[in-house]
Amino acid sequence: MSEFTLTTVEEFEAATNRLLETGAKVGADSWQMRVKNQTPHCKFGENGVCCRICSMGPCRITPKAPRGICGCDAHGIVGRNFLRFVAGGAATHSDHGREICNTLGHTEAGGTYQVKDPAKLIRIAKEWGVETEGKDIYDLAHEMSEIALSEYGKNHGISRWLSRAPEHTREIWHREGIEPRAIDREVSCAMHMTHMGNSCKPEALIRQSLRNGLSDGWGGSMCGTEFSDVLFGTPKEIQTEANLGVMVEENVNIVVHGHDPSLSEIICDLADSKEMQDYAKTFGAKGITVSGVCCTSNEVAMRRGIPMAGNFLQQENVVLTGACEAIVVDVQCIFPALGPLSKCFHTKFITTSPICQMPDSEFIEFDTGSAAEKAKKIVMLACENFQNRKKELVYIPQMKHKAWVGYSVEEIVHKLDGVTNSQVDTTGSTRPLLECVTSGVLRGAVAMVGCNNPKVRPDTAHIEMMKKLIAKDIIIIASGCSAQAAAKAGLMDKAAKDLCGAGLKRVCELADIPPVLHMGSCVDISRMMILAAELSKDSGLAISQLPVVGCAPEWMSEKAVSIGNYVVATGLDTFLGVVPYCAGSDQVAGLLTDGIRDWVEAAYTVETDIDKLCELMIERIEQKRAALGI
Ligand code: BF8
Ligand code: SF4
Repeated sequence: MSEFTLTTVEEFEAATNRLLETGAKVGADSWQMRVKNQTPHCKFGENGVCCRICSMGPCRITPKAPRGICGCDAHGIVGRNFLRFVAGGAATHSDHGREICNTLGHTEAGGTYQVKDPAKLIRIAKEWGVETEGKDIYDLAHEMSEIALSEYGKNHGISRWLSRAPEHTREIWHREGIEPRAIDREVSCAMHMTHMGNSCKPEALIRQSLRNGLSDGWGGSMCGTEFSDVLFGTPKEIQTEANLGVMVEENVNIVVHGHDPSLSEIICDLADSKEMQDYAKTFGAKGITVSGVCCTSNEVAMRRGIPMAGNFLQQENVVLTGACEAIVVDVQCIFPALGPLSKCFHTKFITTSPICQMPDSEFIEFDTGSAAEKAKKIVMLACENFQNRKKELVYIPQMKHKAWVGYSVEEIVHKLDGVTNSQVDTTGSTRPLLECVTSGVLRGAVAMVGCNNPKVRPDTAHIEMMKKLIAKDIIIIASGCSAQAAAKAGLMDKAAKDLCGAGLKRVCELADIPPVLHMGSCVDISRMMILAAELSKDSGLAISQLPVVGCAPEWMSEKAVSIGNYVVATGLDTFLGVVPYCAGSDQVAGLLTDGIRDWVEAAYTVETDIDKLCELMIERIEQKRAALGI
């Protein structure tokens, strides 16, 4: 029998409870307490039937009041609310992508930002028809930065990234009128359509939801991922660790949190420098440990092996250890609670982006021009803060797991090369992976993505589903907080192969990979789209025919719904464990779970019983296999 064991959610919770005791001592608030004050939630909000987009309202739909003052019915209100939700998510991912494009424009030889993957830059330039011959790589970077930025607001045409999709998918997008144009335009169009007195026809609203989602996944997010790789390197397999035990009591602990790697990359560089390590020592620390939370963490873990302190619902825990000198945040998914919470400890809560300004934080505005200087200031502040620790409050749960991460599409293809005894040359393609699937060694793949949400016992859905799936020879690609849940549990340890069915175990051994592959942050779900596109092209099958599905069992954010929309619109069935605010309209819910299948060959399945959700996914994968006769 295998000796390998996972860390359980019960163990996570015991550690959290111990930290909450510290919190109680200092009078700290926690999400666990706030949830109690906020439940049960408002039914109108939950069903999506509250409209407050004009000041004649708010209007709420009930059997007695089936229309708002303007006459809009539940279907129009739910559909508009859904589209606005998507627009929020698409705007957020895409604006992050824009910042990365902007950073690309500030690269220089020997500067703070450099081109770390010139081959990838040249590859993208060629894809976009940009002359590369004889050009200085930095001239090319600046030119590509301009072109990429113009993708956001160009007046004509469709997203350049769509050319990466298989022809069949592109035909669907064209036929259904959901090809995304300029990225900002789709967000603007969504806001326009949902203004008072515009669209209230569910079909029109859902079509724009799909188009806006696609402008994220095959637009803004893809810019974010691809140009982050150009700037900071395309991820390759690397070992790291996950969970709160990565924080080191004797060291200055800096926790980076948020999404944009432009700041955290520089902080990691600096924290490693002898100058800063020595500086930390002058305050009695042994050194500096940088760890991460949320997607910033995923970014620096994938490229540098920086340990992951935790995921979304663990962000307060890092402060509760009493050993966090600074929590440095950029944008998105940051609890405003961190302000008052850090005040209960010595922790410095440092905000850095004009996009994310919060009370009770120290705002050190970060921009590409002053990146090195600001990062140094932040690292020094953290070092100086070491002496202010309240020793009696320090408790770091000694809980962490080894994790292998860094599986970009390039790395997956590389690792799987040679897994099969193929007679044809499969080098550099997804064919070995396809052969594993068609032969039945692997039954299929699930893309596990998304957040934590107090509506689901945190991390349980991610971990339990992954355990079941890998036991059935279904390989997992994971991103965002889902990936971090897996890493904390131990599912990204190569030894986790012992929990797999015989087929997947064999693949893990031959390719030397864990059964759950960390593909990065949430913008990196665009990597999953590229992988699906490559699998489709290499197999000659439509994406919708592949035994591959997407799943966000604990999702919470607008970004997650934008993702869901582009995953579905790309042809992959998507399974949700938290109900979107659509239950108030059978027409909208019906379109999302069924009707859109006629447009894009895929749809949503929503099921809050996680066991059932998992069964439904396995069923869908097996149906796809049966349809292919494999
Ligand atoms: O973008 S998975 S909680 S951290 S939204 Fe946020 Fe959700 Fe985590 Fe990354 Ni994605
Ligand atoms: Fe009410 Fe119509 Fe105004 Fe919405 S747009 S708040 S339904 S009057």
